[in-house]
Amino acid sequence: MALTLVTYPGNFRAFKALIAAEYAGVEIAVKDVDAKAAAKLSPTGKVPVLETPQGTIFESNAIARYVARLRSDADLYGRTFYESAVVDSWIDFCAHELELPCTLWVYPIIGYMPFSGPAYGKAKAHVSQALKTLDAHLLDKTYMVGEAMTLADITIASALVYPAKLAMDPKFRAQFPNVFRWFDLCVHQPQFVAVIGDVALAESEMKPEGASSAPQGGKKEAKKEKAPKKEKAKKEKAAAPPPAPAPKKVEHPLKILDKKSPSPLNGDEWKRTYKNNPPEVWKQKFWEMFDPKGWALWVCRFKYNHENEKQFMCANAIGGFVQRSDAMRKWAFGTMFVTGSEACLPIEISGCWLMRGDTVENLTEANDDALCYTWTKIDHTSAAGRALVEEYWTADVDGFLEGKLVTDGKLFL
Ligand SMILES: N[C@@H](CCC(=O)N[C@@H](CS)C(=O)NCC(=O)O)C(=O)O
Repeated sequence: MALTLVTYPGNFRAFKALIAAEYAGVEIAVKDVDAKAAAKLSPTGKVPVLETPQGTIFESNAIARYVARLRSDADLYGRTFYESAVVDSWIDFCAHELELPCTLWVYPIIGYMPFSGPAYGKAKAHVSQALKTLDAHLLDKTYMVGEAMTLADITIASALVYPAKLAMDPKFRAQFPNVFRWFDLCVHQPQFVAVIGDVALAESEMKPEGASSAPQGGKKEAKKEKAPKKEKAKKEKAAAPPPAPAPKKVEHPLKILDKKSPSPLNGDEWKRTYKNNPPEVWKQKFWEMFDPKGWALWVCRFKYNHENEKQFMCANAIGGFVQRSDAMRKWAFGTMFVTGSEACLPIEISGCWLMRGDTVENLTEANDDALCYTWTKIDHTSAAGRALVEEYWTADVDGFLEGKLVTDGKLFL
């Protein structure tokens, strides 16, 4: 039977049906579409949508259930009528208690929605509560329901993939040891790996654009953290040896450059110009403002583009790249893009940056991911060089860049 799952590249809501299909031995083709095409396919205008010979099915859980039921001998929906109901309990729990707050936590990180301190605090607390419930349930169990993998495991683990990779740091995860023991078991199954690839757990919590370096976990959480710190500081002070002389403050090399050779191009002013004007205006203004003596333009290309297999991993990589470049905020501006997808190979990462000074060393100092790219200076005096810069700074998802379909993009503003 011909089945096609229509989705966005990297959509975690598509994972559950695809993983279930791996377990059940059901073949599903994947078609990545843009928002416009998606709107026509389902009554909600949202994806994923499964195209079947009888018609389409919308809502990711309905799709996953359909796939699981296609091959009842795979037992993904439990072995008894009762077990099926318990699988349903956990699928519903996942939709309401986990998936939703997880998106509110992770979407600002990947730039799908703006960051809001109070919403972040609430979402994180809600996720913690759900994980507490799960942790208690998994205390003496290998799988969520019965003795084998079911759609309950697949659905919940799929909802946790991005949060575990991007947001849940080791300290957070340590509160829920049973959950992450079980998660580890799930994501290492070959049926999971075939769909989601390798899941590298977050070493630190990625910060959304617009959040301070320590995001506001709601007032209560901030207060709770403050009191013990003060106590600790007092104790440490009493026991501490006399302070060593303060190290001499080392000034950022670009701060020194700003003092020694000020540039007529002010980075903040350029960013405002870009943000507040349509392309035809900022393009003209940029070339009037550009100071080739104090700044340089660069195109960067990922050195390992030939190894890219999953579009969503590349999308995560450029999200992380712009986050880690934060120390260059005053002295750099740029765009990073992913072109291509699993359905439209090759998948490639490239970007175009304006940077203070004549070298990319300051960026690699701030963000060592930059070492994984080749950096080529753009000749601003040539028409081709100018056109390349303008193309990179106007490109957008679903459009084209250097003749390739853009599937993700990030702006470093
Ligand atoms: N409850 C739906 C939610 C689907 C959903 O929100 N899909 C997102 C992609 S992850 C979407 O299509 N968003 C586009 C839009 O909201 O217009 C499901 O589980 O399928």
